[in-house]
Amino acid sequence: MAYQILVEAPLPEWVVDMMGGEYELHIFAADMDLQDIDGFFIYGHIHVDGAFMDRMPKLKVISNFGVGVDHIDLPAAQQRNIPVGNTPHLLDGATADMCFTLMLATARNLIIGDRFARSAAFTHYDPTILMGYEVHSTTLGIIGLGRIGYQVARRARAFDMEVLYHNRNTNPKAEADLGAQYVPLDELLERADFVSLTTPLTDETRGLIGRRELGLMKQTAILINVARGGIVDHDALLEALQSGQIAAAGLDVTEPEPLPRDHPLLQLDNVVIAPHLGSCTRQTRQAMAQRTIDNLSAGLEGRELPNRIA
Ligand code: 8YV
Repeated sequence: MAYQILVEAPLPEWVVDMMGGEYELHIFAADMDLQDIDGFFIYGHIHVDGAFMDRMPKLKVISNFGVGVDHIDLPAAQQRNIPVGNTPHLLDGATADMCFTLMLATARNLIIGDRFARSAAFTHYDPTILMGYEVHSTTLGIIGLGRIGYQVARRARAFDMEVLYHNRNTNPKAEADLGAQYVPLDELLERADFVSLTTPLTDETRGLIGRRELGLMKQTAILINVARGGIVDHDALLEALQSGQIAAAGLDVTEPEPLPRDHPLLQLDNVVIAPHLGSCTRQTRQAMAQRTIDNLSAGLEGRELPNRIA
């Protein structure tokens, strides 16, 4: 009998094709019977706790399409001997590219410039409209210098940027290869022209960037978040952007996601916002889908997962 796989939402046809017709897919509904589920393919960020796992007594593996697993209770999975797979490494370059996309778009007024260039208001060329901030030759502060942060730092070198970082542990490789300098968090916030977040969301990092931290940043500084919305206190961010405490924000992620349609952050011109596109390129999505399927099939067959996070 084919393995019974739970998916939280319909998968795109190309992902289903990659599975090779080996699995019977069940799309999650709150009241469905999950007794016969063998594997869970997590496609978005559905919250999975121990009680959810207990509804699936035959569950052999949880395979997450993505690297961040803050939506999965890992200790609960460990207690139940359910391996959890994710997709590290594959998306580092794409996510770092998105970090730079947001840096450039916010600093150089790309989105309001685009809107203006299409509008009836653009009647003559004016050399001093929408003057932006330099990106090259400025200081970048990376909070969370892991795999993605390293790729951000590499790109920053090509932009002649000074790279500061703050992390739980120092990153000697980034220091040696890229000249990144470890500094305390407050010093990073005070010195950086761009503060970029590439840290996982954990109990330690939830709300890490709040009123006090935004208050330490320069009034010309720009905050970029390609990590998780929960790292930033959105009320404090709104205040900082409205009062001019910081210059702008580039957000690929928010909490909640999406923000309510009437959220005031969506009204601000000094915010560039994307619908969580960090790793969303054709090549990276393809690689992520393959790794998620490989983790799934390994777990189902009792083999070691190619990428096991718990
Ligand atoms: C994905 C991500 O878009 O990997 C992650 O942690 O947030 C993104 O790469 C997401 O996981 C897919 O739902």
